[in-house]
Amino acid sequence: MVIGSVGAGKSSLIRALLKDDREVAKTQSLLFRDWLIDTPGEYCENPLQYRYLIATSFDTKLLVLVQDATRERGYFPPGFAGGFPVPAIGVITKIDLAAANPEKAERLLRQAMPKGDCFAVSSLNGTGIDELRDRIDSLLQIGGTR
Ligand SMILES: Nc1nc2c(ncn2[C@@H]2O[C@H](COP(=O)(O)OP(=O)(O)OP(=O)(O)O)[C@@H](O)[C@H]2O)c(=O)[nH]1
Ligand SMILES: [Mg+2]
Repeated sequence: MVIGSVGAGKSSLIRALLKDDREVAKTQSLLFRDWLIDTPGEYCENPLQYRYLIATSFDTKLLVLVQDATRERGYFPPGFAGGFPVPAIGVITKIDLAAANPEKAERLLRQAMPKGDCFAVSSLNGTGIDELRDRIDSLLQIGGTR
């Protein structure tokens, strides 16, 4: 399940992971896409909506926390990943942009998930996407059937 703030690049990431070439539109509700679940950024920005993420996480094997490398702030509260029954990995998006600061993005992500891998990617030019897909694949195998 892929979560992160509004416009962080979750749907674009899913599109790149699935090698889908359809255009990405604003995500309005939970979307089950093949082996991935896309979520609206509002669910992560509004604590009243965390319940939807937590409820859905019981049907998942892995959380993917997305942080936009061009943002000044993080959107997950400290220790956020620890509130879920499944492990988390971090993904830093938009590293192709001049304004990207991946080191800062990783520091922000680490507040939410002290443990677990972090990957820096560009969904636009594909940097890091194959490595991320391989890593998710191996984590899902370890966690059981996909
Ligand atoms: N340059 C660049 N732009 C990106 C990248 N990923 C996403 N974007 C752009 O960022 C904007 C938001 O991307 P989305 O994938 O729709 O973001 P989202 O997290 O799904 O947003 P919500 O559905 O509103 O929660 C779009 O204009 C994308 O084209 C990236 O890796 N590089
Ligand atoms: Mg979206």
